[in-house]
Amino acid sequence: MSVDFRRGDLPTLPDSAPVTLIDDEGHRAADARDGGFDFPGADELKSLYRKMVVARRFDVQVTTLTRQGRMATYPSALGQEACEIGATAALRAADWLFPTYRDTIALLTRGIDPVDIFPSFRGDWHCGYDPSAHRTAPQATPLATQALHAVGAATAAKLKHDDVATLAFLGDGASSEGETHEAFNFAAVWQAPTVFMLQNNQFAISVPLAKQSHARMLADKAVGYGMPGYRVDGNDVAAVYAVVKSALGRARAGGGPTLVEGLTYRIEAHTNSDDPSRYRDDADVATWKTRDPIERLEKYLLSTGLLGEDDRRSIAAEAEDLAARTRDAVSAETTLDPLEMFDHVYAAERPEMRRQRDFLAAELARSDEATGANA
Ligand SMILES: Cc1ncc(C[n+]2csc(CCOP(=O)(O)OP(=O)(O)O)c2C)c(N)n1
Repeated sequence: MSVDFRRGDLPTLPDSAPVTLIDDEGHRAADARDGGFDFPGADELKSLYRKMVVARRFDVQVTTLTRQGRMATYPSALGQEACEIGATAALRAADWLFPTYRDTIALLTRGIDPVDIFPSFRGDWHCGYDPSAHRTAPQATPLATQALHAVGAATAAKLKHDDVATLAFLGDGASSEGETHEAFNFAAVWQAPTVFMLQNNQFAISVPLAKQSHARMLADKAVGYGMPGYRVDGNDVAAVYAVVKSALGRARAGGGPTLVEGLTYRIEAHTNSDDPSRYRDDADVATWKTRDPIERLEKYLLSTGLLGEDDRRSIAAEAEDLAARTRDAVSAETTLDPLEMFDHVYAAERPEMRRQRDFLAAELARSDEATGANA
């Protein structure tokens, strides 16, 4: 089914019980919690499982590389694979994705090579892939700016009658930023074909949700803007995929934006430079580990005979291959030209920027002369 919301109707408060299609034990949820959404087919579930296993291996590999000092910083998405991959896999190739720094595994799901993902984490380039080729914006670090970009792109697509929807990822902390409210409001007023995937991983660095929002739940915020909101079990990839796919379909059909809150948990630290033991309880982390999104789907696939030993072997091989390529890519030395940072800033060069570039070029030449470089 598609989300049942017609223009002119007033959306009502979402159900506080998260939409769940496969429960913690790996059983198909057979009660009202499924919200009537389409249960994904066997091939879709197997593909989601494969993507999550490969992405987890990649995520663990990159965290290891930061510990070895071979990568400066990495915000892990361990434990959030269902939100990241379920929502991204629901996009069509022509749609646009607007990710944040946390959403590296969403980029993998979009088919972007890790070699092209790392330049931004190494500080080499703001974005190492071609956004137009992958219909994926650069990962935003300023919180919530990507939500506005997603609404702008969606509105442009609508005005041009393009069959395109956009998906913006947000965190619970980002939901307190002014940009989020401007994005929600504009999207609803203009009925922009946008889906906001709000990953409620319970912390904004060290700030818990209770200090961030006094709302009953973040999905409720949709109603104030006049758009439907859904709370989804963010560790159930089947539910995230089904709800986001339905919302994207409705957006493309002219039904306007949707807010989806995925209830999940950040298992790793905020980034490798943070110590989460200072602000959260180990017992909570242990509890959330028992709700692991990959194990849950694996139990379901094994119990229904959809996953065999051959599948597991080929998935493990793919994961190891990606981990090896990631190690090679991060270990490769790159030679950078500092003057390249002035490229692609403006379409036409501006006098002030030319002055700055000339200044830096002169400085570099002076320092080369002093050190004997290029002699
Ligand atoms: C406008 C802005 N203010 C502050 C920061 C610093 N900052 C970086 S990450 C972060 C927490 C974000 O938390 P959340 O939105 O929940 O996303 P998560 O990191 O949990 O995925 C903050 C405050 C920033 N990047 N941008």
